[in-house]
Amino acid sequence: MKKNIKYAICAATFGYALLPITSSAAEVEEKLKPARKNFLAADADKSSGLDAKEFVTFIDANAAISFGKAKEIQQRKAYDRAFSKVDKNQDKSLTWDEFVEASKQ
Ligand SMILES: [Ca+2]
Repeated sequence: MKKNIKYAICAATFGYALLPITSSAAEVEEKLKPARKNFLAADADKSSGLDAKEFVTFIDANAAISFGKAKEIQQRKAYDRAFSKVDKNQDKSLTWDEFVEASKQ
């Protein structure tokens, strides 16, 4: 599985980006706190969801604090791919809940 290898390399490189599946809700919330701040700041029109353009702002802000896989996405300019991956219901709007779900995986 090419995808799994890629993920493993990424996880090894960035040493911990994604949350362990066993994290409690409180732990998840704590770990995602810095990203939550960036999410709110990136949501320019305060729609509670990020569109593709706002998502770039969000990722860049996360990359600046070395959060999760943001730096990798930024370096690869893989915003579109990352966006469609986390936008679970494919409505072109990334809600915080969708981001939390994606972060748990
Ligand atoms: Ca969505």
